[in-house]
Parts: sequence; C-alpha cells; structure tokens
Amino acid sequence: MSETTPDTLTEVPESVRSDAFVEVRTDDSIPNNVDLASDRQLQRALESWHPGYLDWWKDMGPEGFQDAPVYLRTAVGVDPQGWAKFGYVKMPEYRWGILLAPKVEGRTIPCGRHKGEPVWQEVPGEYRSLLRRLVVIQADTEPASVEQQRHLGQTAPSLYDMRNLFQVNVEEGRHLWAMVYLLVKHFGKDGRDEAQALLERRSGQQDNPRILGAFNERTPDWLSFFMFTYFTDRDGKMQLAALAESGFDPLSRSCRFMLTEEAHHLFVGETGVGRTIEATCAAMVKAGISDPCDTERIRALGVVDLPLLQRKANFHMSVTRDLFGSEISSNAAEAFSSGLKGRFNEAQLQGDDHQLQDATYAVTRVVDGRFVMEDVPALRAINCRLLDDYIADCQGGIDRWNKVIEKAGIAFRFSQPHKGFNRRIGEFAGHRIAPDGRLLSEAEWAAEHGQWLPNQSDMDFIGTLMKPCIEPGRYASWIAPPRLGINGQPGEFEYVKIA
Ligand code: BYC
Repeated sequence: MSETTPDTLTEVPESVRSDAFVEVRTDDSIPNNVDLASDRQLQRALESWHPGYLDWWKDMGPEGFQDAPVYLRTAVGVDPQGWAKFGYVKMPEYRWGILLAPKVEGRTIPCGRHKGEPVWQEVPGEYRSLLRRLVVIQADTEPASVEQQRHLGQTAPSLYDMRNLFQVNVEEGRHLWAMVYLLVKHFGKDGRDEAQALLERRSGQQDNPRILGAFNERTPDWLSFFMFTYFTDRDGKMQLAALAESGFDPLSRSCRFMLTEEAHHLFVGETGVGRTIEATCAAMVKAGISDPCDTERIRALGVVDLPLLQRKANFHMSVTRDLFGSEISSNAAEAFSSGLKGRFNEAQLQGDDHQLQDATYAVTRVVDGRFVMEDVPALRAINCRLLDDYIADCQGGIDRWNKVIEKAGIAFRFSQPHKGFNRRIGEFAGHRIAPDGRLLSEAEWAAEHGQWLPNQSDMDFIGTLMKPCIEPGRYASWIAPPRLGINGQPGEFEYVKIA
C-alpha cells in the first residue's frame, strides 16, 4: 500500500472526507486556502507567531537532520485525489500552511440542543470557553508528539523510516498551525495568549508539561514510535472525527482536512509494527524456532520477540485509552449538547435523535470489587462511547498482524487487554486489573505486572537494537522492508540526503 493510494483514506470516516478542490495560495508567506491576504490583522498576528514557532521547531523538533533534504509531501490542495506534492525539502523550510476542507453549503449542527440549526461561522458567545478549551487541548497534543519523537532520527532503522518519522513530525507541526489559526482568528487576545503558551509547554517537563498524560510519556525507541502512531494517532483520528462533527464550522473544516493527513500516520504505525512482526517471524522460521517464548534464542537473532511487542502494545493501548477522559463526564455531555463535538460518525449515525435526552448507554464500572454494566444517561457517557468505538477501530490492524504470524505457523496472537488494564483516568483508575480482566490486589499486581508491561530487561534489549541503518535500501535486522516505496519510489531511493 503506497501512501497515495485511496486505501489510506479508508481510515477516514466517509462523512468527514473532503471532496472538492480548493486552491491553496502557496506564494504567500503562509500557504493557505482561507484568503489570509484579505485579513491583514490576522495575517500580522500569525506572522508574528511564526518566528516563535520556528524557534520551537529548531529547539524541540527533530534532533539533527535539520539541514538534510528530506523527501516530503506538502499539502497543496484539499482534493483527496491530488492534495499533496512530493519533493526534497529541508524541514525548517517546510511550507506549514492553513488548510480547511471546503465549506459544505447548508450544513447544519448535527447534534445536541441546536441540532438542525445552521452551523456557526463565528464562536457562539455562550460556549466560548468550552470551545477554546477543546481547541487548546487538541492543539497541545501536536507539538507534544514532535517533542516526544525528537531523538528518534538518530536511530532510524532505514532512510525510508526516517523519512516517515519526519513526515509525521512536519504534519503534526501543520496541525498545530491549523489550531493556532482558529485560536488567533476567533478568540482575540485570549487566543493569541494560548497560541504563545502552546510554544512554551514541553512534553515531560515538570514545571510546564503538556496537558494530557500520554503526551508526557517518553517515546524512547522505534517500537514505541510505531505503537504510538498506530494506537495514539488513532485517538487523534477518533477525536478529530468527533470535532469534525462540530457545529463550529471552522473547527469542523480544519479537522476534516487534518484527518486526510492522519491516515498516513496510522499507516506508518500499522506497517511499522507489521514489518517488525514479519522480520521476527521470518527469522524464527529460518532458525527453526517455533516457540514464541524462546526469548533468548529469538533475541540472539537480532529481532524482537512477539511477547515483548505485546507488552509494548499493552502500554500504549492503556495510556492512549486514558486520553478519552473519564468514561462518565459532564464536560463531554456539555460539549455534545452544545453542538461543539459530536460522536464518531455523528451525522451518519442511525437510530437515535442525536440529542440523547432520554437515551442510556452501558458503562462498565467496578462496584464492590467486581465489574458491573450500568446503564447511565447516554449524554454523560459520550467519552465511554468514543472509547468503545476506538477499541473496535484498533482491532483491524491487530487482526492483520495476527495473519502474518498465523501464516508463518507460529502459535501466538496479539490481543487487546481488558479496558481497565493499567488505567489512570476514569472508571478503572485506582484499580489493579490484569489484561485478562481479573481484579487484583496491589501485591498481585506488583508480582505480575512485569509480564504485561515492558520491563527493564525488555528496554535494555530494545536499546541494543536501536542502531542507525542509513544506507539507501538497507534495513535494520529487526524490521522487514516495506512492500512499496513512498510515492512509488524504488527500494534504493535516498529518502533523506545525509551529508
Ligand atoms: N491526562 O471530564 P474529564 C491527537 C482532564 S490525540 C490529563 O474526565 P473530558 C494526536 C481534563 O482535561 C487527540 N488530564 O474529560 C495523537 C479535565 O481537566 P479540567 C487530542 C486529563 O473533559 C497523536 C479533567 O481531567 N484531542 O490528536 O470529558 C499525535 C476532567 O476531564 C486526561 C482531544 O483530546 C488525561 N489523559 O474529556 C498527535 C480532543 N483526561 O478541564 C496528535 C479535545 C482528562 O477539569 N479534547 N483529563 O482542568 C477533549 O475532547 C477532552 O478535553 C478530552 C477529555 C477527551 C481530552
């Protein structure tokens, strides 16, 4: 699957795909399709934010390689069939721009108490602070992920993978621009202050951390990067899809276009983990090893044992599930009722009134030391529903990974841990729950959790594999080459020109 085939777009819900071409002015200092030139004040505000952004990028963006030409795609339109062009670009010279999906004439608010009314083009006064909070939280994740991944270029397993890392990074930078545009255009001085604060928080920093938990975790190695782009970018997909249903039309249009780019990030994650599995299976078969738990012999082959990959996946799945907030949340109820954020695929959902005044939703809770399913008002369970949709959405790639293992004749299957495993936010916070759903005592957890989450010896071993492999067409031992190159390029293609 090359990144320009329509296949990657199937990750994006049909209801929010962009389907018309809107010309982008790339000659402006900030490429855009929002007619920036006609709003001098806004243009000046963004131009004065730009140098701070570049300073942030140089300080906190990819370490090294800032002068290397990288084969990147740049958005030049919002037509799904031809929205990007490919070429060598030095990252600090990337054309970060502001792109909104086309306006849908006659669009109405799809949910909540204003359902059916025309969408808002300006911020509705009564929802100003709630809307600003949603935009700021979304915005904050974008630079956070770039910061988390900044050291990875140094240990890239190939030039192909290095280029994909940098592609993801520059696009997260563009997503920051997309949100900053909304803040600066629609929220006056508060918005400008928030835009500045976005350049000041730092992932993992104690005094001024990023807002959400998972974005303060480290992304120490490439396995984490692939798991992050599969599982955590998928939270991005779900949240962007929910915000694409917003009654605040500029937010909806921004998120619709961001989803187009997001599909590639998910592709990088799925194929990255998939190629790691392929290399492991091929090495095991070649060495005549059939037991996936024969760890020492498997690791001696320079590949990653499958149980270790499962532990990595368990970590990333659990911290990402926390990003959905509390399963039962009055914040989420208000965001939905006010029409600022819908459910996944809101406009296409059949069978309810999209207002949910009397509806209920079943939420798993821990009561008196056991799990119970409780029907709670659906409005308050919006986060739970999106999390459930997310868990279902994760399964497709996991099934495809399992097919590779099955084909190799190895008795191992990846699975998703119980929803309550290793959670810090929501219904399961404060409980110790095994991946198979057993409720544990603190002592049982302490004794067993090393089997379920990456342990020190796992991390030490991964550290031994993280060596750069930067000759065109070559790949580190632990990862198989991709089936196709980026934009149809051949295997030996020099995706990053390292002087
Ligand atoms: N860590 O009612 P609650 C992406 C806070 S990823 C720390 O439970 P709510 C991307 C919460 O802020 C998608 N704090 O939850 C992926 C609130 O604090 P305040 C990002 C947390 O509000 C990869 C309090 O706890 N976009 O795009 O219903 C690479 C109680 O909140 C956490 C969005 O998330 C946490 N995990 O829902 C790059 C969409 N969880 O306000 C990018 C916008 C909750 O009381 N955000 N808290 O001080 C939202 O929709 C909602 O704010 C949330 C939380 C879903 C995040």
